[in-house]
Amino acid sequence: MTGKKTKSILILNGPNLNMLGKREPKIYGKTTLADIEKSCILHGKSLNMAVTCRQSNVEGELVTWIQASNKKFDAIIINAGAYTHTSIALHDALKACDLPVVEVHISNIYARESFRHISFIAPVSVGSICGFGADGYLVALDALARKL
Ligand code: CA2
Repeated sequence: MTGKKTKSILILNGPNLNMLGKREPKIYGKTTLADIEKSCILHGKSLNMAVTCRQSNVEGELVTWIQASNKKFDAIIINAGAYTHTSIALHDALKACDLPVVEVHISNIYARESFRHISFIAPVSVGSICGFGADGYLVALDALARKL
């Protein structure tokens, strides 16, 4: 049999991203997190990728999922929400997990308040995508399909 092995991708979303599409549509759009997850799973299929999506408002839960990711997944896509700008714990967990990481933000964090210009995730990522709305997650999948 020919063909490449299906890659497994973990998509993690951090605090408040469960509120997407329910408030602040001017900044974050009208698409809900459930819509984003569905389109990522569908797009993943077209790229021969099995996509698993998880969201948590709890920093330690995200750390636990990252710690457990190594044997089960080939790469991580993460929108760490506000933890992007604060979390050394997520930085350390991603650095130690030994998987390629792609950072995603829906908004352009560099065109917003200065406290959003610092990312603890970027230095442990192969690349970052921000400012393209919910499409950023699909762009991250495309980038990983080329890289893996
Ligand atoms: O642009 C992004 O994706 C962010 O990661 C979103 C975070 C923000 O703290 C980061 O600086 C940039 C916030 C997510 C909050 O999402 C909400 C959506 C609707 C209503 C309230 C919050």
